[in-house]
Amino acid sequence: MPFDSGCDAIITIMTYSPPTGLVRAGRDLGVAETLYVPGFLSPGRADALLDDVIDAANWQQERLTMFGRQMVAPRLTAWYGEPGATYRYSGIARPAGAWLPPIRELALEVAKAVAWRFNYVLVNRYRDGNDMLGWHADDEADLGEAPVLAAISVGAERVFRMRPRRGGASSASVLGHGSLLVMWGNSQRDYKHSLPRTRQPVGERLSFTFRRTRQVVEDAQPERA
Ligand SMILES: O=C(O)CCC(=O)C(=O)O
Repeated sequence: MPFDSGCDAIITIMTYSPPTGLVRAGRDLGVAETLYVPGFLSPGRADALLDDVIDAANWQQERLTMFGRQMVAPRLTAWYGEPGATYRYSGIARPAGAWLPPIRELALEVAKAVAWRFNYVLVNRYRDGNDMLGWHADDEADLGEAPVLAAISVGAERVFRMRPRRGGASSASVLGHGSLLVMWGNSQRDYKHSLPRTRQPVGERLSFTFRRTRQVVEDAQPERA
């Protein structure tokens, strides 16, 4: 079934700003062009999403090359999206798997709330406090300039850090169960972010980072009769 967020008109506008109602429901993370909305999903909905996606997703533990060294990623990942949508990072192209029903439903809801159209989601699974994501920016060419990213968190609360690329102190914010984080504008150009390890005894956490990738493989379109 085609994905239709009803937001076609909005993606033709080059600059993004979140809808006023969403802004009123949240706050920034101390960084321009970020918006954190706690309790975007009800606790029951967030619980169900955590359980359903842990069971159903095609989890991978990737081997990445970082600074010339091979390493096993300290987290599990899965990726879904529109037919033919592909996203490349750390030198590997990841063609989207077909949406899982609960993730597609979430994608539609997030697109409507954020007023942006997404075609791809990267799902990170942090099994415990040892799993983490290092400093990076979502600034790959596939995402275009000034990408709009919307991330849903479910499960254990974890600290999310942002630090200016030009140098200076990092900020720390707790991302709660069922929360939404939107980043847009120059937030990827000017900042890096990370999800550090913690020594606290924490349970599982998933993040769903919705994106719009420009890379769509033409021959993946359905054939016409
Ligand atoms: O797990 C998180 O909240 C961070 C996810 C993230 O930074 C990413 O997917 O690029």
